[in-house]
Amino acid sequence: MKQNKIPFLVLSAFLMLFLAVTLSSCVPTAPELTEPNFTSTPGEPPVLVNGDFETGDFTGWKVTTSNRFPYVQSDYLSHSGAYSAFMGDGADYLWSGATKTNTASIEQTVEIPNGSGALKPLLSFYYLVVNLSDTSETGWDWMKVYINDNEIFRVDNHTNGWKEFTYDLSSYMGSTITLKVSSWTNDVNDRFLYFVDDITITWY
Ligand SMILES: [Ca+2]
Ligand SMILES: [Ca+2]
Repeated sequence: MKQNKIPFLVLSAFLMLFLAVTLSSCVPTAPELTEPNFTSTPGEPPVLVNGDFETGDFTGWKVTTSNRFPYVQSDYLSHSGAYSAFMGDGADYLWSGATKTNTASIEQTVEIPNGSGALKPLLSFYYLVVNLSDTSETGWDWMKVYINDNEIFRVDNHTNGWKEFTYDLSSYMGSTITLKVSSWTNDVNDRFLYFVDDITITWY
């Protein structure tokens, strides 16, 4: 009896090994970790598309139109290149029945990566307001800039040439923001021409 026991044990051992291998191959593997939606690399500059409008159009921007505004133009002044965004003239609005559509805007969604070291993201843009009215009254129309619907900039007076505006975006690092430039008017008087150009986000 003892002589037959050894082959039986060897056979049992092989059978156990076979079962173990077979069962382990049936065990479901853990699902692969999905990539996070946030794909920017820390330290890489945020990507804002066509902030200088040199495509000659609003490529990269979502546009809300009121009457003939906004449009990319090369007839008037530009801060860089041939084109800037003409956001409104403070006088041209659309009247449709009882509804006035008097806001024109462009907006773009931008990922703001985490900074590398002490680097912080800085929004910068240039704006120009030309007063064509025969009055110095201001405040009847305006151009504003928003981040996630929070107003960070407003101008309603002539600027005597292009001016730069900068804004620290540190509090938005590691998130996605919606940047919006908007112009508004409520009447056909007091013409103020509103332009914006060279919208950038860089490290500083
Ligand atoms: Ca330009
Ligand atoms: Ca006006």
